[in-house]
Amino acid sequence: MAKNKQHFPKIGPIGYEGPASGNPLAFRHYNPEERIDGRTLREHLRFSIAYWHSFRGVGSDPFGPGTIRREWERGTDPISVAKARMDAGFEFFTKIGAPFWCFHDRDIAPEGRTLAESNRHLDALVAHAKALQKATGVKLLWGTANLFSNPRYMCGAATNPDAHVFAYAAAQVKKALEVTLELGGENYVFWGGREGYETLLNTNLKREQDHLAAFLHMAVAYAKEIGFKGQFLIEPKPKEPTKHQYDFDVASGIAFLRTYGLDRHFKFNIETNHATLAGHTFPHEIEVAAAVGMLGSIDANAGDLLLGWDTDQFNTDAKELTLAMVSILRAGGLGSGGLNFDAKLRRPSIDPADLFYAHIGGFDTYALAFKTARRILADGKFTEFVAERYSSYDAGFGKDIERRKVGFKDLERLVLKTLGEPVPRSGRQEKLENLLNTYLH
Ligand code: XLS
Ligand code: NI
Ligand code: NI
Repeated sequence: MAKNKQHFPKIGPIGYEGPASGNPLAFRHYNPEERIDGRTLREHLRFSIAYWHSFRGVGSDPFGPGTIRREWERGTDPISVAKARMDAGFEFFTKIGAPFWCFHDRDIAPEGRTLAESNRHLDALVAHAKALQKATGVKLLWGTANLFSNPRYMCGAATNPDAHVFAYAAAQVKKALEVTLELGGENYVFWGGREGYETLLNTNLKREQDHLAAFLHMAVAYAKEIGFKGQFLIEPKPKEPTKHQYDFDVASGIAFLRTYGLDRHFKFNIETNHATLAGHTFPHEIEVAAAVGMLGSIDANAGDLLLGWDTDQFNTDAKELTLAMVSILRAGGLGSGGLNFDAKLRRPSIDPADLFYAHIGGFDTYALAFKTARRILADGKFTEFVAERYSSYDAGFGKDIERRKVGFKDLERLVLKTLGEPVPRSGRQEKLENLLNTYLH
């Protein structure tokens, strides 16, 4: 790293000052060194910065170009600019104290005129990243390939009707896997923004899904061949940019992976805003993945209640995140995954300082949620209530149902002879909501 040149000269490393601090450039809840159960908070939460939003996002929207201008973007040679941008990125990761980062191949290096040229660009920037990782200790949470921006992918990558595009995408992912391995990436993500369709009038849905499965099988085989041991993750999203995406939500992802014999090779990267776009809550998606042992990682962000697209905001909703953390902790944590801030600044948030405020809020809210969730689980009141609610399955005929030892005829006999009419019991939702509030306020 160019040690003499600072890209964020006005802002130093962000420190922990405690809940009473009024300093907007300090953490109030996230103390990375705090030890809980033998591990530091840094190790528990595994925060990661999304390179595409924080270092490629310019605040553009469908109605206007970018608003955010960074001084390191000024040069004319794209490779030098990409290197300076990456220096700025690692300075930021270090100052905010993020142990991880994530990127798409095309985020870090400009696409060339040919695949060979793109690969050369990528090699140059991967070497740069490797040196920066070594110098700073920041690690790669996951790598991925951008199979959605280039016009060649307008009708999909692995689900493109043209086998030529499939082949190109395969070549691109092959390289992305190699560079993820080279940088020690702990996971590799597949997000299929263009894998879906706009109209069934021109689409063979079955063939497209078969092709997507073939593609993922090739990825599994190639990872094995090169010795990439990271976890493969599917990131579901129901729509945007494509009208109907095949990896709609976690449940449809599980069905897809099981149908094609891929389930033991994949887990899920769950994004808050994708969950809500699918008509689910964030904890719902976590629970569905956890129920089958496929909770992998989190893309931490938030949507907007009033907008129907992926607004990718920084999440400062302590209640939503507390419930999510309860589900994550109950599932045994994220393993090799982490909390990746797949979130972007609002269009008018144009200052470098805004990048810090945004991540400070995100880190702090997650840290607070983590601690509150641990208190909730330690008290065990919700766990107790739920256990009691299902206790009729712990013994007798309930247990026989769970063990599949009884059938319709046995149960009919039971109801007719002994059980009679069930006695209704309150679900106590309002009481439990009040109980939750006692932890939050
Ligand atoms: C877009 C996705 C994308 C993935 C990585 O909505 O969230 O950013 O995380 O390709
Ligand atoms: Ni994402
Ligand atoms: Ni997203």
